[in-house]
Amino acid sequence: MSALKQYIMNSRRKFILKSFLGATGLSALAGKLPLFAQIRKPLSAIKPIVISTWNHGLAANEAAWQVLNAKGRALDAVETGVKVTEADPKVTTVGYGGYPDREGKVTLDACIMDEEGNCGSVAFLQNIKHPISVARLVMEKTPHVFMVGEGAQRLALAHGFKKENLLTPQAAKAWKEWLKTSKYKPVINAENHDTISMLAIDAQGNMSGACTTSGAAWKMHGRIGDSPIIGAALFVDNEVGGACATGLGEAVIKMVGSHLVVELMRQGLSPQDACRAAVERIVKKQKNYKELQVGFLAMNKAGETGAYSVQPGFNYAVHNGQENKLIDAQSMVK
Ligand code: SD4
Repeated sequence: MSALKQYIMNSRRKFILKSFLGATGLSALAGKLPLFAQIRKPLSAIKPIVISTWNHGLAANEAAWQVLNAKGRALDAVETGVKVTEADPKVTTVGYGGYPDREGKVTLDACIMDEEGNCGSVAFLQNIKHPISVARLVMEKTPHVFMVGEGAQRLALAHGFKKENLLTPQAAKAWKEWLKTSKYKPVINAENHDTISMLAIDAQGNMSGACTTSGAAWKMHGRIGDSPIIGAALFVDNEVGGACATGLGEAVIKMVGSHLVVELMRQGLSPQDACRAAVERIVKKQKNYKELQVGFLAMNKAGETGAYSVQPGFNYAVHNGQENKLIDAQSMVK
């Protein structure tokens, strides 16, 4: 079903529900409940679930699931989950082992958001292996939501984080190879991994999300992508659901992608249709869409999931307690 059709159907559903509540004298209640709560199943029916971007999401989901299975908080689950990817030197797009900028510096971006709408971000962070945990520090230990560079690093060091060299020999070799031509063009999903973005619902029915990346390889020194920007790479509204993004950050920032996906779900679109509508927006507004990749991943409060990307090749991992499996997203360009 097209995103538009789904929207019209849900608007009709909203109208019928309003008429019913009016006729039964419950319209005052209708005004107080979010539409989502009116048309979706009760929280008691929600089972814990965790989803994340790309193949590396499988290992990250496993760690996140341990937290969810022990009745832990979704916030702890997403932090624990993406830390697996941050620590993996084989993943050249996140944390330790991430490809550096054109000056050979590994600079990391991350953000985190909890069920109460609290959030924290770090950008241009160097020599700290777990930017997601520093983003959480910003959220929980400071009056701010976004810290960058040296200040963010100082916050981390003050809380016991250690300075580490994050440039692995393999990443240094790839950088030296790139220097031979020094040509910069964002690569479309070259190796089936990119930013890790993760959303989880815990046993209490609460949702949180996390996103972490080393950003675009060979970026200009100082460039920051979408990954630390709340609303662009990640947005969670515990009444509605959450969305996250991967791919070319510049394209995501221009249309505040994840916030758009959540707002479309609030209007009644399924996660899949909301992601598709956001990708349609990129295709409509950004003339160079054939040269870029963006993937959106979303989950609503009922634990329904969906994804959509500009180019083929985007996939995501879903762990629901029974299985941890990869699902290929549909794409606009076939
Ligand atoms: C960013 N979304 O920094 C991240 C990762 C990336 O191409 O660049 N992917 O834009």
